[in-house]
Amino acid sequence: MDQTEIPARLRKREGIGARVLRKEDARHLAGKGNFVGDFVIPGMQEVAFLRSPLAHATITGVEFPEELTGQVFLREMMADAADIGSPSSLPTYQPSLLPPLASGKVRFVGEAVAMAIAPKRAVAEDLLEQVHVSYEELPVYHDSWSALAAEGELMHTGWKDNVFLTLRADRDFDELAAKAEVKVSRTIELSRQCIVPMEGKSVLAYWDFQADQLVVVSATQVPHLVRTGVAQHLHMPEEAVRVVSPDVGGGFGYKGMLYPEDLCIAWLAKTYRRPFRYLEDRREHLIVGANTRQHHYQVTAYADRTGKVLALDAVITIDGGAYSYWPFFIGLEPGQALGNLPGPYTFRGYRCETVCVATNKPGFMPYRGVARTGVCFAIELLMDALAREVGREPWQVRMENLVPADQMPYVNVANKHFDSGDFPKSLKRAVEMIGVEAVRERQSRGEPDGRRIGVGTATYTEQSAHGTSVFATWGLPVVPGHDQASVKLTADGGLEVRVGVHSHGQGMETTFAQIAHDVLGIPVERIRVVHGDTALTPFSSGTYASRATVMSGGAISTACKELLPRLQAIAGHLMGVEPQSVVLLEGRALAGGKSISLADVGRAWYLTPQELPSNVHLGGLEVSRAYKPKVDTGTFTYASHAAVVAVDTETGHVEILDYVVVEDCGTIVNPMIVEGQTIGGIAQGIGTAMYEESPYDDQGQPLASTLADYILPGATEVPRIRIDHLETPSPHTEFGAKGVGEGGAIAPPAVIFNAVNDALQGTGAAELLMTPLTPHRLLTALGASQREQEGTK
Ligand code: MCN
Repeated sequence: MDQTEIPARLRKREGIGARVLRKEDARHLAGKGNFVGDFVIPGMQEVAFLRSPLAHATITGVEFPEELTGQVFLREMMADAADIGSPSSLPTYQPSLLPPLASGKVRFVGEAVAMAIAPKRAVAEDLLEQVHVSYEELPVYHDSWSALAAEGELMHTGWKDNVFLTLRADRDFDELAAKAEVKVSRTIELSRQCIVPMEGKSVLAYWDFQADQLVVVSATQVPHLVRTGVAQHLHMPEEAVRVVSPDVGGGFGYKGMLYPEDLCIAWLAKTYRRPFRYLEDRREHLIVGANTRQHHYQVTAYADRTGKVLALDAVITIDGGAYSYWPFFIGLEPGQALGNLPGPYTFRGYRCETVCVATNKPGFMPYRGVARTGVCFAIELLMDALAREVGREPWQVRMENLVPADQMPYVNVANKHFDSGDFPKSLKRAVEMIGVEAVRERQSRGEPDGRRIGVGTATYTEQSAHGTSVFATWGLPVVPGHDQASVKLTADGGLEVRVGVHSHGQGMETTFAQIAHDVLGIPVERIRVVHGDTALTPFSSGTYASRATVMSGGAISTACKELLPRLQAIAGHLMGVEPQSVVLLEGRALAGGKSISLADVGRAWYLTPQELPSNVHLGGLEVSRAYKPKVDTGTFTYASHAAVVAVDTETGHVEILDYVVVEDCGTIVNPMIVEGQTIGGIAQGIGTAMYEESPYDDQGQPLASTLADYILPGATEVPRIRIDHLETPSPHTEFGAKGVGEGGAIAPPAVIFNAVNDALQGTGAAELLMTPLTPHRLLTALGASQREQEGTK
């Protein structure tokens, strides 16, 4: 028997596919995590930022008492730090320059203008009370439309208009649209919102005199990129910078960039060789982090009389806020929107213009689902509208437009390379699970409590783990290549796995151990996954784009496969058998009725080499491997979600009665973790759909700056979610896995709105087409119908 022939039932206990409990929960459930806020370093100074009260203004002067010199800092005192650029080689792109502290002018309420240091944050805040900034107000571009119509000073020097980037696609549109018998248009919109991880932005920096290194402890998803970014922007050699990303309380994309605050704290520590820390508070987050999801769609479907779509036309306008960030510039959002709007469908005519506008709000961030939540909302609401137009069940129209399984792999109209799967099967199963027919019957009977029920579905693809060729077309300064992992057998038979990605809730300390276990049979409890420290881990561009399982998981698996014959060789020698006959199982090496532990193998190599032949040359028991999938256009996870809602037309309250998911992320490493990822994403999607909104007035003033105004879903707003898995391995990845970390957050707005619009059929209510679905918006939609009826009397 060789290693690959170990019965699946034995490997399944802890290997790929097993529901292993998350190792990391032991510390988190006991409150023993180690976050930036938990660090205690003698002499550490806390930092507070003075933030702009105006959305667009010239800074005409800054004054503070002389005795605060050395405690209060302005941009001009940081001459040796560079502004954060956001380059891209895309021809229509206008880059911004984001200074670590505002200089010359401010571009959104909350932009940092000065910082103060003190032993306590409250004292630092008090010092800032004595800093007086004079401003001269400039015209405020509080939304895309005012920014596009700008007549006064533009957002950035040297720009020709207030547009970051315009992207266009046109593929056989005119020809196919001309054949359509039905045309359905809608204006669909998502409001601006925050990302709201439990832990805000946090960074601490100090000088390690022994290593002669700047150490930046940052709550980041991308420690290696922060290292590169800090070194570049502070003009330091990269080896003089170490970035540690300890426990991180959620990132969701918010912690995937280099921030001005990172640079400020790193600059203080580099300059003064003392420890400094900044912890974003909730109000700062709600103001400075109000930066995502705001898309406006003008979409038209061209279809035949059965609802088969022939072509799609779209103008997408994205309110990009004031700045583009490093390294993932703002173009990711319009790029992903343009590329993913056609969804999982087969139509071949596509025309789309995506305009990303600069406005006086915080700069856009790629939030879990990056643009795909928006495009799913747009195309899936349009699909339902089309179905109503042709008088058919929405899921049936959707079904006939989905890419059929027998056409996989399939390259769609936007050049997305769907790798594998059965989209219609997922929808059919979701329709069965939610019981569409039973809902229709129930609707015809009416609800005893007078509420109206409705059912909605949506199907989407989640492009994940896309790599070099995709990012390179965006002309970014950082393009992901291979990911690396190193694995090392310890002298007592344990395994250390080192990866450059970061786990901040995804459970990789468990799933990566399962991947290594699958190859080497070492018990998961003896496998330690090390991440989040540039001094201890190999380079990776980090955790984003649901890539870690495919990329780092692939690297771990290939590294373990290289370590395997080395372990077999030593074990074979120690047992006096042929190495090829040795299998590893549950921490032991077995062959022909003999067995030794991997501790015996480790000990022989490290501590008692005299037991081994002197000419043994294996390359050691530590292996580093770089990996990327055969094809780097990404893996395409997909899912169908369906929900039943009850709508109270008196109060405008919506209750989600049932919610089901049928998802396919290829080979599943840990179904329990995939379900947790999905449910967590859905909770966030419910927030986007029904509660979360960062409104601004026409002076660019944020109107939701506390959790009393910014409403998040709690446990009572998230229903019990039923999940079924399909498992179509990706042909391109090491063990067939596709990414799944974002999927849950993509479909809920579409599903919930489709269900509510379904519930309101027959009331004459205007269709609901804008997030969030507040009672006020719902009652207004119903009121519109009443007014219409009254008007026609
Ligand atoms: N997994 C699995 N089988 C698969 C795919 C994934 O068991 N076929 C497991 C993985 O091993 C991992 C988790 O699911 O434990 C997510 O894996 P993956 O899809 O590879 O995503 P990443 O690890 O790259 O995580 C990034 C992704 C993104 S882009 C956002 S945003 C996001 C998310 O993950 N942010 C999160 N999930 C989050 N979960 C938490 N708790 N906090 C965040 O900030």
